[in-house]
Amino acid sequence: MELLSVEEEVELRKSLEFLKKLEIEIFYISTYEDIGIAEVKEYIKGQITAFGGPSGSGKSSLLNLIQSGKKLEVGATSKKNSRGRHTTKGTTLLPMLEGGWVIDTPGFSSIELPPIKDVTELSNLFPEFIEYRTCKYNNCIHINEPNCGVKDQLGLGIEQARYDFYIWCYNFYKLERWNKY
Ligand SMILES: Nc1nc2c(ncn2[C@@H]2O[C@H](COP(=O)(O)OP(=O)(O)OP(=O)(O)O)[C@@H](O)[C@H]2O)c(=O)[nH]1
Ligand SMILES: [Mg+2]
Ligand SMILES: [Zn+2]
Repeated sequence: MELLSVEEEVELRKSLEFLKKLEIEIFYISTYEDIGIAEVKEYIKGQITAFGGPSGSGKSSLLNLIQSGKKLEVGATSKKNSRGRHTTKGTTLLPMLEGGWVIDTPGFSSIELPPIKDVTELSNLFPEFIEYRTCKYNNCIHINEPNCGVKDQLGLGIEQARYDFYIWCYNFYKLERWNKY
């Protein structure tokens, strides 16, 4: 967070707003300036939590402020492309002073998504759509159909960006080739 301007912070918070609706907790942190670290600690104490994310995103740095075992190795990011250099090589379970455990994992540079069988499965991955699936056609895929409960909620109960992502996934997985509901 310490790297962001006030405008960038506003923009970031706005773009992640939809996560609240999905009941996904967000922490805005900086390990350099001790922003938000106490909240993370409080949230994960007494539990077993694994940290995952791209190489160089600061997982081990954050864990060093949280875990009570031996300090983890932290690596500089590449000057050329500011990506991480895969500093953490293994997966380690570490104790926390407050009780509970945290797991450091090696970062990744890309992810491969599992296959999605059909449009029903895709749609179920957008839990905030479910209560609005009151569409006229019960095989509605929420794209071009009239009287679609999901499209009616765009900008209201459903975030436009999430809907756009749904369409992106639909095209990416070429789900139109497969059976509808
Ligand atoms: N600006 C800034 N840099 C940070 C912060 N936390 C960590 N870093 C830097 O980010 C770089 C990567 O940190 P690591 O903790 O090694 O990242 P990692 O996610 O564990 O990376 P891998 O082990 O490769 O997966 C280091 O140069 C850290 O000093 C932060 O709060 N602000
Ligand atoms: Mg690491
Ligand atoms: Zn619909």
